Amino acid sequence: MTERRFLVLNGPNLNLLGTREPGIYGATTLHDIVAGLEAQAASADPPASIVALQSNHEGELVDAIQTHGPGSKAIIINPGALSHYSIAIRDALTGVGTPTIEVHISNIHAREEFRHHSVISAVARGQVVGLGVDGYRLALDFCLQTYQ
Ligand code: CA2
Repeated sequence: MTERRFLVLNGPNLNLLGTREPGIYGATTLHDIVAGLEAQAASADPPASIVALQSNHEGELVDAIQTHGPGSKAIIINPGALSHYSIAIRDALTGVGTPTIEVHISNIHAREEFRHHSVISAVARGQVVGLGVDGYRLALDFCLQTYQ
């Protein structure tokens, strides 16, 4: 039986979660977010697994999409600031064709104008925006229900 795998990607500076700017991004570390997603996936029916990667480098995220995207049922990605301008990440996502959920911890529409537009949104299946780090759990819940 093929394993049910989901790829969870986080872009630049999200390694700082839980250490700075808790008023915007919360107090939970990325390590704890990923641990929670792994437990959520393992207890699903049927069980699933997570491949998680954070990178501050656009090319590493493109490589991860190309390497792990085709074998994953879906991709959950918070591209960080790259959301607003990375055509390379957008092209990688369309290139592999794996359904993608875009997550933003903060409400990008209520912040600076330059955060209002995401070049990823148009190629994503959907977005979870502004619900804090719960957005990752909600995105995975959708994926576990939708991509058997
Ligand atoms: O709200 C989000 O999830 C963002 O993707 C976060 C990005 C930002 O550039 C996007 O516009 C919206 C920034 C991530 C920075 O993460 C930090 C976490 C803790 C402390 C400092 C930065």
